Amino acid sequence: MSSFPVEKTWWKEAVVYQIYPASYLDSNGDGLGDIPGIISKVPYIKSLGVDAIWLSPIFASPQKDMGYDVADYRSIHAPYGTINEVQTLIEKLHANNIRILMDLVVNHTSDQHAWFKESRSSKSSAKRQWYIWRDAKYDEMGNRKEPNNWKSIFGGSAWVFDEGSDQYYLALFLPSQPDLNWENADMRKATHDDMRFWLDRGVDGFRIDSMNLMSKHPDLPDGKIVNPDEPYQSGAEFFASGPKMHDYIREIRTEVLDHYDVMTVGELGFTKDEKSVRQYVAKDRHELNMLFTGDIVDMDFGANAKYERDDFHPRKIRHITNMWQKAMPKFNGWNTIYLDNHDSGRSLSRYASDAPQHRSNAAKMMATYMTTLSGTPFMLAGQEIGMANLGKDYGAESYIDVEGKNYYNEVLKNRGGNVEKMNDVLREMQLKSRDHGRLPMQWDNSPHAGFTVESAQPWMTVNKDFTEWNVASQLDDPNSIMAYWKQILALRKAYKDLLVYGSYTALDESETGEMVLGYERESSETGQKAVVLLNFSNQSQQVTVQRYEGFKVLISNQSGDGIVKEEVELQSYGAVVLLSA
Ligand code: TEU
Repeated sequence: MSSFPVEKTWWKEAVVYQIYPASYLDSNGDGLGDIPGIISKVPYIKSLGVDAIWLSPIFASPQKDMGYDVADYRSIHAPYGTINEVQTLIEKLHANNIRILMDLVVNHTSDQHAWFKESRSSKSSAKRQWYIWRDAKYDEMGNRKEPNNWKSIFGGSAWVFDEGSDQYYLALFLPSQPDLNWENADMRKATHDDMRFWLDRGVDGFRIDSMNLMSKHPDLPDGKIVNPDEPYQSGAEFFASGPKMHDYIREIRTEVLDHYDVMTVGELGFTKDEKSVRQYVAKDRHELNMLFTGDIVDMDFGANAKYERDDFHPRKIRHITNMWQKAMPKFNGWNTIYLDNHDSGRSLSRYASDAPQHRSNAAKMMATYMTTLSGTPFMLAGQEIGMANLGKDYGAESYIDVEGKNYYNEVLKNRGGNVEKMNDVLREMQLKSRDHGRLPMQWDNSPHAGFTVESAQPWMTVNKDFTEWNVASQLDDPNSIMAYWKQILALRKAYKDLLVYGSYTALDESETGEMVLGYERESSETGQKAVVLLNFSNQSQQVTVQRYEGFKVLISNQSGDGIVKEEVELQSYGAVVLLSA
């Protein structure tokens, strides 16, 4: 139990709804979602009972990485709309008591950013030091080589040679996403100004992209050779959570954020141990409000590569959930609760089931997880209707995102270009491709799911299951996934001393069985308890609940609710929340 009294803040009580702008709603028939589309859906967003949206990048960008390659942080990607429309969106959200978080992408920019163009123009450019430039190395034969052996997160070398200025620049993602040099104080100041630009326009905080990659080891040492057969190796040990990381965040806090009432959530990659995590979010560190540690969306990633196989098992979610629920209160930190984002497959299809007979119950079970833990829930648009991955009948050609495509093509090349040998990789893409998290929103059963007009070509495949799984079909159905979300989000608010601020105690696996995740929450104000039981399997499970005799069912996705006796029978993907008197 926490030794701190939990301080109450709006961002702890908020539920955040992530919107991927390309995929929400197209208002002008070009096949791409846009800002006016989101504006028209503010009443819908409000009706769900969420308190904030996180908008993935909407800024001017060549869209090599769907806007995570920013060319100008102060203007809007024209097909999405105008800055005035963004202002209208902010105002309309605020008028409905909904806050807005923007994506702050400042580990790198696009190579089309004016800063980079100037930086690459010559070695003596005033902005040369705003990016990370190094001289080439040469082997004994005199062949030019990269400054170190780091592998890019999206494949190939992390270094790009610039013929014009005869040096390499570092790009941890795509070659067109050069990493900024945070050592440079002028660059940092310019970035702080960009942040203020949006905060002064009413933005309520930031999700900070690739947050902990901003500080690299100053010597940029070679990564350990783990795969001797490969030319490039992971350099994560030297580019993640480097020595100046905390200085940069604190500077952002004191220079910028502390002058506004805002929240921050940092994306923390490659750093997952409690001690390091603590340093970013312990209250006394004065750094970030919360983090995405990533482990919850990586549970089925392979040991060496995302698209290698390592099947989900409920023990993984038990381990990760217990770890962070127990850890955060120790240092007065705060959790994020999430299962989905735009960087992977839908959790419903990966960790539960989208099979027709299970889909509705499984989505409600996952909704129960998302709303009964200590932390700020972040749901991905579409979760409220149980959107799922593209089915197995979509082949490799349906996947368009660079991350998956690069990996697929690299493996294909190593296997002599034989597509027949690619079924294992395709299987993993069907589970984890970033495309699934970015599928167009399914509004109704009209052509293209109502995402865009019939005559348009949607930028991304619309999942053909939309005829059955869409917003319109669930709006008036009291048994729908959406109705369940609305109900449980309202309960989270009504019981916030318990469900938001209450303490967390794990139920032991010996008590629940290995397929069931169980935990208790307890209000420090009233002593009231909630017990949550989540069945992550397609078999029914019995859980003995003698010690909770007399508790009543607060919410459940199965029939036969009532007063609890000795045992709870969880149906496949069943979820039951019990409440003490
Ligand atoms: O993601 C950072 C990141 O590390 C991801 O590449 C992640 O490892 C991968 O997607 C897992 O499948 C952020 C953004 O969320 C992502 O969309 C961007 O592509 C990336 O940064 C570069 O900005």
